[in-house]
Amino acid sequence: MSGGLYSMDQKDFDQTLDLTKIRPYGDTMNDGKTQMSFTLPVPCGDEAVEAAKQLMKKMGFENPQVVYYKELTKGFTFVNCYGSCTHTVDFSTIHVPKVESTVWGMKETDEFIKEHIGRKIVVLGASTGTDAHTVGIDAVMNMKGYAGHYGIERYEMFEALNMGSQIPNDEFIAKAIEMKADALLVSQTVTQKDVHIKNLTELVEMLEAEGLRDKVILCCGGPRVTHELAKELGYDAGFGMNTFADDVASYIAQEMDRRINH
Ligand code: B12
Repeated sequence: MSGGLYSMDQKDFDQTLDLTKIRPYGDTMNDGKTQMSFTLPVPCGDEAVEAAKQLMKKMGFENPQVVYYKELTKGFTFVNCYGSCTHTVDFSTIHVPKVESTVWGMKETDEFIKEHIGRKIVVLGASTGTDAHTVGIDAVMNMKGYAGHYGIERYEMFEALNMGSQIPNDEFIAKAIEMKADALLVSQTVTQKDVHIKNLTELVEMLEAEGLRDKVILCCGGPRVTHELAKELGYDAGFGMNTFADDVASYIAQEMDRRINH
C-alpha cells in the first residue's frame, strides 16, 4: 500500500485484515455487516418484508434482516435492512484519477495570481439546464463561503459571477463571451436518467461549435461528479462532494499559469 490512506495503527488493530480482500466492517473485522434501504413497489406487509430479504440474498448478503419497514404510500413499502456482504474488493489495486494541483488557501492563491498571471481571473458559474440546485455552486462561489472556506467571490484576484440555477447552456455561453470568462464552473446535482451527462455534453459541443472550448478552463462539479467522468465528457477538471473554493480556485490559478507561462 502506498502511504497516507491507511495508518499502521489501523492495520495493527486486527491482524485478519487483508487489504486485497476488504469487505464492510460492522463490529468485527470481515463481518461484512451492511445497512441498506430501498423501496419496493408492493403493498406494505409480511410479503414485502420477505421479498426484501430474498432480494438481499440475490445481491450477495447473508442473514438478511429487515429491521424497519413502513408504507410510503398505498402500494409502496420502504425497508431498512441489515445483511452480511459476501463479496470483497482488492483495495491495493484501486486508483482514482484526481485533479492534479496543489490546494492552497485564499491568500496563497491570490498572491500566486498577482505574481504569475498579473490580472484578475474571470470566472463564471451556474447550475445549468433544468437543474434547480444552487447550494453546491453557492458553496464554492459565494462571498460567505462554506464550512469556514470563503468562496471565490471573496478572492481579491478573481472576478466572479454566479448566474444561479436553471441557466440554459446558450445563455451561459453568451454571458461567458460577454464577460470574457477565463474559467467556467458548471454545477450538476440531478442525475436522474443521466440528465447531467446530456447537459454537460451539450455544453462542450456548443463551446466547440463557437470555437471557445480551448479558450476556457472548463470545470464541472456536483455530488455525483468525479474527475474521471469530467475528463470523459471533455472537461478539464471535475469536483465532487466535499469540495471547497480552495480546491477549484488553486486549480484554476495553476492551470492558467500552465497555459500562459509554460
Ligand atoms: C436542497 C435540495 C433541494 C432543494 C434545492 C434548493 C436550492 N436552492 O438548491 C429543492 C427543494 C428545490 C430541491 C428540488 C429537487 N430535488 Co433536491 N435535493 C436537495 C438536497 C436535500 C440537498 C442538496 C444540497 O444542497 N447539498 C449541499 C451542497 C453543499 O452539496 P453539493 O451540492 O454536493 O455541493 C458540493 C459538491 O458537490 C461541490 N460542487 C457542487 N457543484 C459544483 C460545481 C463546481 C464547478 C465545483 C468546483 C464544485 C461543485 O461543491 C459543493 C461543496 O462541497 C439533496 C439530498 C441530499 N441530502 O444531498 C436533494 C437531491 C439532490 N434532490 C433530488 C431531486 C430528485 C430533486 C427534484 C428533482 C425533486 C422533484 N421531483 O421535484 C427537484 C429538482 C428539480 C430540478 N428541476 O432540479 C435528488 C437527486 C437524485 C438524483 N440522483 O438525481 C436528491 C439527491 C434527493 C434524493 N435522495 O432523492 N432539492
